[in-house]
Amino acid sequence: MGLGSALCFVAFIAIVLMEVAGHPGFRDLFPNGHVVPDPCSGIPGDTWHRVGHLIKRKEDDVAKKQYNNFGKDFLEKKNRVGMGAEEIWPDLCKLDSDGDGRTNGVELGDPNCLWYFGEPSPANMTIYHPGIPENANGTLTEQTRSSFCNLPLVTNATSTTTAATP
Ligand SMILES: [Ca+2]
Repeated sequence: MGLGSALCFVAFIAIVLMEVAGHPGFRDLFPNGHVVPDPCSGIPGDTWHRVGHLIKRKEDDVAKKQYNNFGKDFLEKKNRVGMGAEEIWPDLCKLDSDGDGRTNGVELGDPNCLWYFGEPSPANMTIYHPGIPENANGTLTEQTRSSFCNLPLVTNATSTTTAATP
């Protein structure tokens, strides 16, 4: 293997690892990004790995890039010309991306938008999902559940999901 091929191979592996991990770096750009609960399962400690995506795990995502409104807001800020990583959160914090009455700051444990990129996440806060509109107590309405929790998954040919309406 020549040097060029070796470098290509290394780059390929790096990209694959990044994709499998589901942008772990992105989750460091807002507080408590690694401990966002899965309100669909409701199981304590069960986290939503890909906070900005409609599907929580990469391996379950058929369309690969289905973003929730938090993910869309995040990307809009990230893609803004000249904006560094540390500048994303102060703007994103003030928005209520999923429209459930809590700002992203409240949802992610930084209600006053004081957290800064690189600092430890605020601890001992109740964390909600910034892309899924929960009730005040963190539960979901049936309508929210059907919109956010039962999306088509890649399964072993036992498709019980309904076809999309035309
Ligand atoms: Ca929410």
